[in-house]
Amino acid sequence: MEKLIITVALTGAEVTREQQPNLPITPDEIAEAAYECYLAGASIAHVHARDKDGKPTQSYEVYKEIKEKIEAKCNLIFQPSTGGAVYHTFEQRKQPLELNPEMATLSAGTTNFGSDIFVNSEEYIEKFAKEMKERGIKPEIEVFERGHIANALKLVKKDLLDTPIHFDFVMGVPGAIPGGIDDLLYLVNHIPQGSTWTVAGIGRYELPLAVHAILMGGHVRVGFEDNIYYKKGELAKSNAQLVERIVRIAKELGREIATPDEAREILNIKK
Ligand code: KMH
Ligand code: ZN
Repeated sequence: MEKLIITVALTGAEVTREQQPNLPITPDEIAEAAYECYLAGASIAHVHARDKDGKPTQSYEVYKEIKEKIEAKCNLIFQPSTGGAVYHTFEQRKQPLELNPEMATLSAGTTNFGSDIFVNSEEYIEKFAKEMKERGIKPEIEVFERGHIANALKLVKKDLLDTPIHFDFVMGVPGAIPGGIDDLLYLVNHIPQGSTWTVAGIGRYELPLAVHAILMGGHVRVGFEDNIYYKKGELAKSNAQLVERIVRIAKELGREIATPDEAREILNIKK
């Protein structure tokens, strides 16, 4: 089985300091948390920027500062969000692509997102895909619903997305696909052969889905964006604590951990 790529979703757009006192917010905090996760075994940092008040921002300058600060510490793959927060406009969301990062997220469809709606019209999806293809950025296709896989395959047909595709199954968002193992099997069984996939289970779904992904040959995303708890009723101390647990479990199950350069090779990313 190929080595395990661990992505850490450090901050997200929704979690607050009130909910998770150790949430990294400033560029320095995000870079330090990313470095701790790198030392723990992560190879990709999924990043959402925050402004001076701690609010989600898609500002080019803030993403640039975070990218440079992470790169000064380690060779993690920097993967900015183009999803942002539900209220960000398309123009705001695409700003981090101007940094030509190695990777970026590309949400493959609209979904209910708790009481909000996360809008990804066909027009947005195609524009993001085109921009990433032109810039040589490897997209991570965010799948929140079953139909999003078909949307991604449509991009391939239109020559806006190269194969093999790398998917991230975001599972257990209230209003979107549930976080059951049968749901994961459905998704894995409906992507083209040769694709790579990772799973981001939300809240209590994070750990069981991660363990199944390790066993099934998929990859794993953990971090405060998706889950702020270590276990029921106990907040995690840090993003790194969540990464460390995945590393321990993977090793027990005989799955080796990919370094960032090994992750680049697995994902066909040219540095
Ligand atoms: N914050 C969500 C509305 C992504 O990063 O690409 C969207 C999101 C997806 O987190
Ligand atoms: Zn995100």
